[in-house]
Amino acid sequence: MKIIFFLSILTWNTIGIFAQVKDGRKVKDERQVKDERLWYRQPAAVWTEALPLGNGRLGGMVYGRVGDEVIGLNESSLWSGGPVRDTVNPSAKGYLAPLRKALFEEDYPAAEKLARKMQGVWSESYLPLGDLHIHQDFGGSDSGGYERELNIRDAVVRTKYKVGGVEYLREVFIPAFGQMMVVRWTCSKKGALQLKISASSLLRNKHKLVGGAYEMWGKAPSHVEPSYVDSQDPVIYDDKDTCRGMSWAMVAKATSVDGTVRMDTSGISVSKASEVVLYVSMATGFWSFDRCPSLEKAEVIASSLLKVGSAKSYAQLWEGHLADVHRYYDRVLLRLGQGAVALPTDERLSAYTKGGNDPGLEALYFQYGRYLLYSSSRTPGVPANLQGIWNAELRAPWSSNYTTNINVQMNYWMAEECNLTEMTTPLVGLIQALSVTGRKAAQEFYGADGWVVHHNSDIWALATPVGNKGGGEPKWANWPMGGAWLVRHLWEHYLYTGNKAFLKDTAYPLMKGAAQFVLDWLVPDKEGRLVTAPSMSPENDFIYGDKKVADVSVATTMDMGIVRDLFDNLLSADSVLKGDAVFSARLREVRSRLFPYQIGSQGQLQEWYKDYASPDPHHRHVSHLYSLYPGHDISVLRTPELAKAVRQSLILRGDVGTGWSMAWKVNLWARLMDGNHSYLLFRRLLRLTRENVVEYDGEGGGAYPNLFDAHPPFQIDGNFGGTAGIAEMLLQSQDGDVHLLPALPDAWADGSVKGLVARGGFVVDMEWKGGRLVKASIFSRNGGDCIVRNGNEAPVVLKTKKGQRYVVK
Ligand code: FUC
Repeated sequence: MKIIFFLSILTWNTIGIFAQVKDGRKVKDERQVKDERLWYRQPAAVWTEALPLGNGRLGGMVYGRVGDEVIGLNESSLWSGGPVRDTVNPSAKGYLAPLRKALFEEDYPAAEKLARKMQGVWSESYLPLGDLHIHQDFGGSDSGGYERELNIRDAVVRTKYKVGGVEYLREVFIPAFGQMMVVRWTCSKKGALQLKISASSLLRNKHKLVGGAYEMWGKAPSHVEPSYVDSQDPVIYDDKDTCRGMSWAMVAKATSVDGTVRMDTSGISVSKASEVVLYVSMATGFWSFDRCPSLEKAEVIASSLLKVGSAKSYAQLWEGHLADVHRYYDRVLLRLGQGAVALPTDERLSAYTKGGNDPGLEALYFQYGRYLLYSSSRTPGVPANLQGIWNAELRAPWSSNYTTNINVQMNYWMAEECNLTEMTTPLVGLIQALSVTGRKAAQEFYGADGWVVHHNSDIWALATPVGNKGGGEPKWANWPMGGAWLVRHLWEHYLYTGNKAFLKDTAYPLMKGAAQFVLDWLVPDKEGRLVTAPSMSPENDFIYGDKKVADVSVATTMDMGIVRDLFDNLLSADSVLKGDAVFSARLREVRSRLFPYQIGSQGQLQEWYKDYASPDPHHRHVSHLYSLYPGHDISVLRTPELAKAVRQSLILRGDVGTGWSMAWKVNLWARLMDGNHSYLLFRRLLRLTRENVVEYDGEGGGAYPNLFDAHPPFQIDGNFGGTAGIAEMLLQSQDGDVHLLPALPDAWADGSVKGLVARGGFVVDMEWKGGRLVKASIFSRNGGDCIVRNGNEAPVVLKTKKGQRYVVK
């Protein structure tokens, strides 16, 4: 009891701003100086104003309302459907030869029709679990002093309000340690809390009381059609199907020291309490991608987690939570300058959008990306999806699934460099699953060896083309390069960690499987150069002949870039492992015959096999620039001519785009070592966007009041890609050296960063002034040579020892 009291005092004090509101004085608050929070003077009116919490598996969106609070509930494994079916389009492979023939004859309309015949079924959808509703009765009216905040270092949402002269504080956090959502109310007057807590769901659900807890549970739809499919019956329930339709459960209970807690199937009531703690546990029947979900497991797991978790004291849960989240947050520190911390985040964002300077907000956005990753990517085999783990819609945009032609990869671009290497584990799990389903897909759809992934996937590791047999446009539905792209994350994981066992046992076999598909997939063109066919530049069209438009051709630049990248990474991996000489020789030989990069008539890196134009020259995808970023085949230092062509392509594409599109360009400009252009794009990514308000030209892009990325709609890749972009401006290591401040924008003339990671396992701290490096130190995790590059100075070679720190300037 004593400890709880002590902590509660501490909690009130650390908020700082609350103390200010209370006595009107300006209190210098450490937390504020550190700029680690999003805060607001009003509750969320819409979902994109609510504040996200998550422990990687459980998610919460806290609205911060006073009398009728809402908290959106998510569980990362709650998806529609069940394991993928074995055979979805047995006739598909029969169309491959005629399709290739049509392509080589440049009969694109025929090719398009044939490609549609090679499609499979839609992916499944990530589903919202429900909402928690908290009604609070007061004995008086609002007396001001409202404030809510998300402290991203402590991963807690606090809402403070004063009604009838009584001060209330509601805190929500989701400890990984404890695996529940915890909500606590405290107030300044004894016995003033009167609460009614209930839950609802867009999914079919039932309520009951079990073992002293309030439960909501159900069986999810056996299939949900994507939001962009016009369907009479988009949400299909099938209670008889024991393999499709995930079971799910939410179990809650409340405790209070002095109040009365009652429960029935309509919810939990608390009266006359001074302090209340609510525990909310959620689970599903998910086992793994290839097993029918259990019908019983959800309830059993949710109940036992509730039992174990709520047996811990509040202080234990809070302390355990802090230790867990600080471990991740504190690994990286970024200071870009003083921020406008006295302004609420939405007003701050608005001032910034109008051109204001707020380097603190930029650093906050960077850390927010890191925060979002470890809040949404800690479930084995279940990486962060299009919305991380936060979703309120039954038919979320693009099914809130895994989209592999940019989006899921972008989610992980920053994981290694921003010192969150563990968070890649869920992605590795999905890639392993995809190598199984993808092997069947390669066989069934193309009669090919190895494994393949197309443009969409889900928790069941769907690997076949989507489109429902003809309903998808080939430029996205048939794109088969997802697997070959995804495995670059495995190689990068090795580069950053030096984990040879991982390289040998996990990464190499998966990379090789992806390459085996590619080797089967490549065919010679008329001049004997090896090309991919069919080939798309996601999701762009080209103009050919007499102003005709098509989307399927051969050897798009992206395809060829992915193939080179995959082969090069495999060759590098074999130079470490030294066990696959025959295969490596084959890769080398095939690589030498690949269709080369082309520079087009406008000096641009050509996007297609021929110098075709696009009907949409500012198309959001910049797929053809893959080899500059995320790949590394093109480089300002090593291949300046090609880098120049990439630059020209970027200029022609322009700066307009969706959230993730601009985030990609932030990274591309950083790789071109043009920090100012990178920064320009980054500012566009941070323009205040409000729900359903079209504020910008072209395709939009920006940040909602809760700093979620706006495609629009919300898509989390832009957050992660933006964070990666900042890291790329400050540190790069793709060219075999550790390049300090390669693309520092003028706007960040003075600053410091700690804890960014370079390939080789070198952890870099830097301080700079007037745009120049003042001090840097490098900690070597694994030992080995570290070639340090600083501006135009000659690179310095450091012979490092494992576990030693080196001051380089
Ligand atoms: C790709 C993009 C869209 C969107 C979707 C989820 O298909 O072209 O813009 O991001 O993924």
